[in-house]
This record gives sequence, C-alpha cells and structure tokens, in this order.
Amino acid sequence: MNIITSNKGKYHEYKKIFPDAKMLNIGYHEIQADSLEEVVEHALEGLKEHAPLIIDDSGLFIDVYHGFPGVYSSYVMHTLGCQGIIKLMDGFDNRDAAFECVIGHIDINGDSKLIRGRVSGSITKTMKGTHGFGYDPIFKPEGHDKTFAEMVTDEKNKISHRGKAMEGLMRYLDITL
Ligand code: ITT
Repeated sequence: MNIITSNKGKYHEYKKIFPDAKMLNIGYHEIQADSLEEVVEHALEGLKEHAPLIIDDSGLFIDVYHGFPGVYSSYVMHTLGCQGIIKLMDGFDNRDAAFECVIGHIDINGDSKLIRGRVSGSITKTMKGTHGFGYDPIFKPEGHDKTFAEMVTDEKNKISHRGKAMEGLMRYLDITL
C-alpha cells in the first residue's frame, strides 16, 4: 500500500496500522475546495497508477471561527502556526474544536472509497508535548487531559480522527488487527 503524502508524521501513524505501507512523496493536485471530501475526490483522479494507495486530507475546525482553518489548515500552519492559533483564541471561553480526516483509498482494481474520521476536543492555552506534528501541541481530545503531542503514536491512533478513519478503512478492507 502506498501512502501518498509529503507529511512524515502522517506516514508514521499509518505505518503503525499498515506496517508494509510505503511513503510516496510525489505530490498531487490539491484543489482549493469547501470540503476535505472534495479535495480528496479530485486528488484521487490522477493517482490510479499508484494503487493500492491512500491519500489523506485533514484539518482543524474551530467552533468560534465556524470551522476555520478547516480546508485552509495547511496554509494557516505555514503562516500562523500553533502560536498564531493560540492568539486567535485569546478572549474566547469556548475553545471547542475538532480534527477531521478524510482518507481516499484506491484498491488494485481501481475502485475508490472515501472514509472519514473525526475527534472533538479543545484548543489549549499553551503548546504542550513533543510528539506528533502540526497542531498536535495545541489540541486536547475530549475526555483526555493531554494534548495529542503528549501522547505516543499508538495512544493518538486509538482516539484520533486519522485513527478512526483508519479503523473504518480496515473494516472496509476486511482487515482485523
Ligand atoms: P499531505 O502531503 O499529506 O497533503 P499536509 O501536511 O499538507 O500533507 P493536510 O493538508 O492533510 O496535510 O494537513 C493540513 C494541516 O493540518 C497540516 O499543517 C498538518 O500538519 C495539519 N494536520 C493534519 N493532520 C494532523 C494531525 O493528526 N495532528 C496535527 N496536525 C495535523
């Protein structure tokens, strides 16, 4: 299975569940769209020759900003970063947010499938933890008192948006761990 991504952190999470997975950093056409599904659906079109494969488009959705940065999460990470998000949350009591992940999968027959995963949580007031990547140091999943960056990969995979999408993919592929 090829994981088509430029993000080593993501690849590391997939590798824990799919040990034979290979990272393929070939880049793909990411359109600017209103939903993760649209981005993934469009990206899958040019990738069939690399099947079986996974692509993954994810984002952080903040309630008081009506889901921003969402599909703009990559751009916002490059420009504002985690500290910028903490500043944006200044003065807000409601710090609720969610991470969402849409996996696009193409099997050896060329059949494609989209699978979504979501986790609710909140934005912390400071950055905490050294594991993971991206927004992990500022996201605390609901029901836990640690950020994703304070968790090791197996712990994060059990509860994260990507972990849930991977679970869905395994069910679809009829794989049991
Ligand atoms: P691709 O090559 O796979 O597209 P990317 O890093 O651009 O890699 P996304 O567009 O899916 O991936 O991610 C948007 C942003 O959200 C990006 O800055 C990621 O670092 C961040 N992100 C995605 N998943 C995350 C996770 O599980 N934890 C923390 N940040 C995450």
